[in-house]
Amino acid sequence: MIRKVLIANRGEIAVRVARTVHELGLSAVAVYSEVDRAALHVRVADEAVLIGKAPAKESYLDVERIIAAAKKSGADAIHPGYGFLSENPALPEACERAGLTFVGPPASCMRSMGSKPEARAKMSAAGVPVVPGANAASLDEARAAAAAIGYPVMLKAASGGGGKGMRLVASEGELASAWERARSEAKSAFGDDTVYLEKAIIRPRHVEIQVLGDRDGNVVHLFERDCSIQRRHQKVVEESPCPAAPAELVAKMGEVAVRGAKAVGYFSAGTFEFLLAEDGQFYFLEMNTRLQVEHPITEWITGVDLVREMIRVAEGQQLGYEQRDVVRRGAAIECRVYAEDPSSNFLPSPGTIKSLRVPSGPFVRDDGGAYPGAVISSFYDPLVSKLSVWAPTRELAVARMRRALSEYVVTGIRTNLAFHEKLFAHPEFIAGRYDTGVIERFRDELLGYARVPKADRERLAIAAAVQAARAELSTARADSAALQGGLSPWVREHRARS
Ligand code: MV4
Repeated sequence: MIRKVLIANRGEIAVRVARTVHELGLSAVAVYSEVDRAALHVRVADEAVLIGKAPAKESYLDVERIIAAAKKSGADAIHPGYGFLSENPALPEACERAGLTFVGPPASCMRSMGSKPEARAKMSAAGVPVVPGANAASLDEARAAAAAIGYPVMLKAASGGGGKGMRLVASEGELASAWERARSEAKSAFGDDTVYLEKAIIRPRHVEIQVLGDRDGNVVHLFERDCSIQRRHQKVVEESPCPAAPAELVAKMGEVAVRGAKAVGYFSAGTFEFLLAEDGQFYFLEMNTRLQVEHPITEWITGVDLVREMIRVAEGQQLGYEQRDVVRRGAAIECRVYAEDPSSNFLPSPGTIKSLRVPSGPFVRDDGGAYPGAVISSFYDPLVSKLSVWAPTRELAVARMRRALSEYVVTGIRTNLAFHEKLFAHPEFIAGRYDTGVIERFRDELLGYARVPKADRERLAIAAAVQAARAELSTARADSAALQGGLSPWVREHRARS
């Protein structure tokens, strides 16, 4: 039995894991770097261990320090969250040596899914459709393979992922230089210059299937998430159901994912990423052997607490339900709120949060790791929170997200909230007609922001001050009217504005 869980992570995901740990009646141990002393994940834990300096390599990415913190605190299990060590087989292996329970999949699965050609081969053998492709050891081999596959082709790093080292090649004339560039990029990013080829899928959607397995080989899927709204390979909005996938297609993808998971002896939570082509064909891309950032939307539509299931499975408990017991209901959407500056091409905008009021109300969830006064550090991911909503239909979920976004107040840092508001007002998004290229295609509409020309700034500031004074005066008048038995000050205030 697990009694104490060390959470080898920080920020919102560490807070989220701690919540379930507490619901299970267990205690939560936080780890923190020197700049995270005052972080929310430290405050919500039952105890916390300092593990090193701010750079992740000297703290959150250091297996030995994590294991030492677990021993020091008497934890008997480690949950890795996402990012950092979550997909590094060295952590489950070190846990095993130290007699700790790792709350995640087997190291062997992490290892085989970490190599893309190996993952493709394993999945293909299990009957999972993969993008037609080929390995190539030289430019000549690549040329022959590309001719056989047919252009356009995609060059990808074998040890890569997340789009790094990836190159689209439209024709044979572009191959030689793309080949050299892909190899050198792969070498510097992953220390491995192995590159392979895939047929390029044009205007794909990114649709992924959540799976959950136990140590006895029971595996179910928890439906799909559409994560096509991305920018520079960073997901920004995720939703379920996928607006472009009929139920039969999802059932087929789910079946395939379960088959793939069983073929590699997978247990715990995991995700199969697929490209969904315009013709309805789908292809395996990669498997994520961790809890994903966007897991809340799956929790919304299924009612399953994924962290709870991960902990139960790690303890050796069986899932206790079958595929037909997993039912989906309604629609869920998540917006990632990042500390980014829209006026500098969405570069991270770290700093101290001055005021923070996150949305709530019916069917609204905010997974955050910040509070007023908290610092968004430049050392880590600039995610402020994940705002997610549920509603019976997609249309109502979109309306609910717009309402929730309108409640969000954060000052002191810049964020991408205005981007979300524009996206949720965009006709193509509202219609569910989008693919992985949508942000680039509508960049002027979605990424632009209101600029005030220097010459107008003073006049605008005066106008704003005058308006603020008027609003204050009208509230004061409404207050005195209310005392005399008139309209409520709130109603008066609204009437004064219209
Ligand atoms: C592709 C593709 C088209 N064809 N592979 C980008 C991230 C990496 N995980 C895989 N990616 C892609 N692989 C083939 N054969 C297009 C992309 C792609 C993409 C995929 C998912 C989400 C957003 C994307 C944005 C650009 C390109």
